[in-house]
Amino acid sequence: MRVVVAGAVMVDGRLLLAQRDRPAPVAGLWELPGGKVETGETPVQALVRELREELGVEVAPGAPLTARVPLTADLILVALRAELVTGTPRPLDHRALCWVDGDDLRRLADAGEVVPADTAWLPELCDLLDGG
Ligand code: 9L3
Ligand code: MG
Repeated sequence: MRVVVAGAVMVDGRLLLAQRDRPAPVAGLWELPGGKVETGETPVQALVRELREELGVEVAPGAPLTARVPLTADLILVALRAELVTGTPRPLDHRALCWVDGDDLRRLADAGEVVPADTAWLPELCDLLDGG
C-alpha cells in the first residue's frame, strides 16, 4: 500500500488550496497540495519535501485530518495539518494557489471545483475554518 500525503495549511482562518495542472480529469480542480510518500520516507518527511517542491515553503506537519481516502487498490490519501514556517507559497507545480475561508470552500465544492478525493475532508476543514 502506498500513501499520498496532502497538507492543510491554514493562516489567519484561511486554508491554502492549489489548482491542479494535470492529469486531464482533475486539471483545473482545487486540492490540498502534496504527493506520494517515497520509499524510506515517513509521511511527515514526504509532506515537508512535497510542499518544498510544490510551493517553495518550509512547513512543520501537525495533526492528521480524520478521513483517509482510498484512491486505488494500493494507494491511500491522507492529510496532515501543516504550519507555515518560512516562505510565501508559490505555484511551482500548480496552475494557481488561493486562500479560502469556509464559505469559499463550500462554494468551490458545490461548483464541483474541488478534486473529488479531497471532498472527504470538507466537513472537518469547514469546521476548522468556521472557528473549530
Ligand atoms: N491526489 C489527490 N488529492 C490530493 C493530492 C495531493 C493527490 N490532495 C492524488 C492525485 C494523484 C495522486 O494522488 O492521483 C498523486 O498525487 P500527485 O503526486 O500527482 O500530486
Ligand atoms: Mg502533487
